Amino acid sequence: MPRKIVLDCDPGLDDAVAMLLAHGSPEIDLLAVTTIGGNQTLEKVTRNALSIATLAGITAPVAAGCARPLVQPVQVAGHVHGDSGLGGVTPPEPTLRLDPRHAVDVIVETVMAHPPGEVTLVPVGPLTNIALAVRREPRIVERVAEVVLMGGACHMGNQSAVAEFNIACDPEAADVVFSAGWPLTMVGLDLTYQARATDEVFARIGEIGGPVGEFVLGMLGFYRDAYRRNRGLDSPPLHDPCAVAYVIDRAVMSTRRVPVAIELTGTLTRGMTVADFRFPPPEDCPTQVGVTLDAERLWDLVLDALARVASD
Ligand SMILES: [Ca+2]
Repeated sequence: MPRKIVLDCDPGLDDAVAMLLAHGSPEIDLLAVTTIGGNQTLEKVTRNALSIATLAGITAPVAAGCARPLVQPVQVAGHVHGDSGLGGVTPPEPTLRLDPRHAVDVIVETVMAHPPGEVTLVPVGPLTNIALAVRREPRIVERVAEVVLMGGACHMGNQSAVAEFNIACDPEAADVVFSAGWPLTMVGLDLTYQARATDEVFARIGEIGGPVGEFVLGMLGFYRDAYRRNRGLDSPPLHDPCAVAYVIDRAVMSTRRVPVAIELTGTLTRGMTVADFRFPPPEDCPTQVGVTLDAERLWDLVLDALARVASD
C-alpha cells in the first residue's frame, strides 16, 4: 500500500524536487499539496506549486496557506531561490486551479477523512500551517500516521549559526509542532547536508531530458550557483527531498531518538532545535532526528522518480 501524504511546502527549488519525487514514486500517494510563505512570498510559492503540478501532471488539490508566521515578520530566501522562488527557470503557465479551501482546512479535512494512522504529514517549509491545523483540530495529532519534516539542525544552522531556515521563519509554530506529541522525524541540516547534488547527479539529471528534465536541470543550476556564491560549496545540498525519501524508504537514513525543543527566546539562538543527546531518550520520546544518509539510495529514488514523471 502506498503511503498517503500531505506535502506542505514553499517551492522553492528543493521543494520542487520534493514534489516531483512524491509524485513520481509508486510508494507515495500524494493526497494534497499545501503551500506556505517561506522561500518566497505565499503568492509566488503557490503559483510555483501550481506550475510544477501542471508540468508534472499532479492532479491532487493544491491549496494556499499562511502568508506570514504566527508572531514574527515574514522573511524570504531570494538569495538562494531567486526572485521567482524557482531560480532563473520559467515554469509553465499553471492550468491547474487553486483549491478554494485554506491549506489549514485541507490538512485537517484530509487527515480526519482517513482512518487513524493513514495520513503522513510532510512539511518542508515553515511550520505555520501545521501549527494552526493542530490548534484548529487537535484530534489530528492522534490521527496522523506520523510527521516527517525537513527543518532544524542539531549542530550548525543556516539562517543563523544554530537555527535552520524553516524553523527560524516561525519558531512559535515549530514549538507547537515539536511539542504536540505525535511521532515526529526531524530531517535536519545534519542529514540534508549529506544530500549533495554532485557533478555525477547533475549528469544523471541531464540524461532525463524533456520538459521535466530540463526544468530540474535549470533550477538546480541556479541553486548550485547560489550555494557557490553564498557558502563556497560546489555541490549544493538538496534538503526537502530527503524528508519525502524517508517516507518512501526507511533505509535511506539512520535516525536517533532524542527529545527536541525549540528555542524561542535566545538572542543568538532563537529558532534553534535543541536536541538533548545527554541521556538515553525517555521511553515515550516521540521525536527522532535523521543522522546518516545513504546518499546513493536517495539519488536512486530521486532519479527514478524524475524519470517516471518525465516519461508520463
Ligand atoms: Ca522548503
